[in-house]
Amino acid sequence: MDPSKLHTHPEVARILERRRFLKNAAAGTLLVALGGGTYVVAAADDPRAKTQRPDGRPRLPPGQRIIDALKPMGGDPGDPSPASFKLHVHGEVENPVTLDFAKLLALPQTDLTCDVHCVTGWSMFDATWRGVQLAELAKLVRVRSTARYVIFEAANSYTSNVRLSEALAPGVLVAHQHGGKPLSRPHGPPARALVPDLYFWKSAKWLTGIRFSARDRPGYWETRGYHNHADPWKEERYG
Ligand SMILES: Nc1nc2c(c(=O)[nH]1)N[C@H]1C(S)=C(S)[C@@H](COP(=O)(O)O)O[C@H]1N2
Ligand SMILES: [Mo]
Repeated sequence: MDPSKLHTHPEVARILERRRFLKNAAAGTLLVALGGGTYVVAAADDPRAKTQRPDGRPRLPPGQRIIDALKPMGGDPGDPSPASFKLHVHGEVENPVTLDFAKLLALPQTDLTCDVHCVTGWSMFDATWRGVQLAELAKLVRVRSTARYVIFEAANSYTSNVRLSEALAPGVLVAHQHGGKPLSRPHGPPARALVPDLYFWKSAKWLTGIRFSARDRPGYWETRGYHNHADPWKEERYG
């Protein structure tokens, strides 16, 4: 056989393929197919998985693996158009407001980088977002002292519930950009909730309302067997 054609021989091609696979694995990455897409998954010994957050928790919560991009997780989409966007901020507040997209953009904007953790087992590190802090909206509507929970309301009646104390954390946003660009179709445009330190189902896409509530109102997944609180470090996956 002509040696220059050797790499096309099926047996040799298999060996070369295997060698490339091992090289990638040794470099710390692995390609896997997950529901239609191919994602770079960090190896179990990825050094980033071994670091700690400033609050002392391990950067990678238990039972999670790192992937390199948000995986679109579906859901019943809403209207992605900024022109028809309306966000109702209401409930236990002195001054309920309805914000259109221009009004949302006129509020102080926050850029942040955070890790995102999906209950199905993937985590994306260093996701970048731009949006308005929930604390900023709480200030605007003057939340009453009776409020204890925030209920995120989204298209087609999807909701999620978050304790008020956790929803006021500086990382909680109404986000309209991810990765320096407007949210793309699968990720809930024109604006979604972002609650970085709870499993990602709390981060309602196609957001239509924020309700400050005196009582807890378990949402879409919380009434379908998932945990009411959803702390990834306590593996609060199922209720
Ligand atoms: N409106 C709405 N928001 C939603 C959902 C949904 O079905 N509808 N799914 C949730 C779940 S289960 C996850 S894991 C994340 C996924 O977000 P992503 O598709 O941007 O990765 O969105 C959450 N927000
Ligand atoms: Mo999810």
